[in-house]
Amino acid sequence: MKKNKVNIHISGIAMVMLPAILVLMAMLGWGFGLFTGIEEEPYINREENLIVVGVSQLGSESGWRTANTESVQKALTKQNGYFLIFNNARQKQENQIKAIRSFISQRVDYIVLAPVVESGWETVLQEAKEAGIPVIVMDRSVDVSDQSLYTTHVGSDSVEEGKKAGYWLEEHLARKGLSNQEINIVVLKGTEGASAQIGRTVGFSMIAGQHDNWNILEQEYGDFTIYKGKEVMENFLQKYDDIDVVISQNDDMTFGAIEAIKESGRTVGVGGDITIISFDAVHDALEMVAEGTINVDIECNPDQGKYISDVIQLLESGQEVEKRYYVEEDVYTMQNVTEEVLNERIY
Ligand code: GYE
Repeated sequence: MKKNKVNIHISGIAMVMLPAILVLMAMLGWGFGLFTGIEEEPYINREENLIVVGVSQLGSESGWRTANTESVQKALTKQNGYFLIFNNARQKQENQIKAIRSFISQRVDYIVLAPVVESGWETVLQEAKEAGIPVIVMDRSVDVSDQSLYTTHVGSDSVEEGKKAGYWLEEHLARKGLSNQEINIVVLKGTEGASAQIGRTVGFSMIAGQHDNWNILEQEYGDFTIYKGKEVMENFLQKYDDIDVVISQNDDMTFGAIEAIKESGRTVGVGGDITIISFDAVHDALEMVAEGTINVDIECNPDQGKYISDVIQLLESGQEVEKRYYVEEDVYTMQNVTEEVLNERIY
């Protein structure tokens, strides 16, 4: 008898608590998704006849990345005939691999992959190939021995971007009559293993290697973030008091590096102690180019959504696509960052 009563009492409490428990569980579940990068699989209504595209974005580390994500989301809308499944991998390759596997199990029509690093994709791309799903690599590239593992690549030529930085420095030193002086350079590199980082490093080194008087004091990874850029620059400034040039492989690291340099009491940019060479050319950085804080910004165009959509349309109509599509890119200095350029800048 007594036992029964206790049971009834417990289940009574449970009944009262149930809504609260459910809310808590839902919140925990949401938190789990937030921290692991694993999101719930959406319901795809096949009758709507939309082209289903799974996009694995590598993260949200920079202003450039935010712009790239927006560009894709703007291009792959329902109005344009797409059903977009978007996953943010938060800088982890394992999250990207999970996302791709989930796209395969959802039988998407296309997979778009913006890979955080260039190696380690063979297995999962083979799985996509066996499932008959074309993979479009976006932005950074993949390093695979079998080129048939992806259909095409839309992005930038990062080696060329690195070379452009070198060419600009050659011209800059010549203009100043410093071509034969010793020049001390530090390099803030992006994410280890990322093709954008590797390409820019290789490209710049090719030009630097032609000048015996260019001393690369040190190169260090700054993960393409403001925070890391500042930290690495602070380290450089502590070690070397004769830095002439900073090559920073993206604008976010540049913002952090400039803060560190200013805090150390040195000046930057046109007429300053340290010459700043940056990559990306996002709006806020171009403003700094216009005011002379950054000497030159090698553009990397994140507006790749339209290219992705064009490639998908070609494939849909059974046409051949090229193996690589390079987006258009410029080099910006004080001379060509006009009001018009700043106003038109969408990223
Ligand atoms: O330069 C940087 C971003 O992969 C080209 O990644 C891209 C780079 C870009 O975080 O800002």
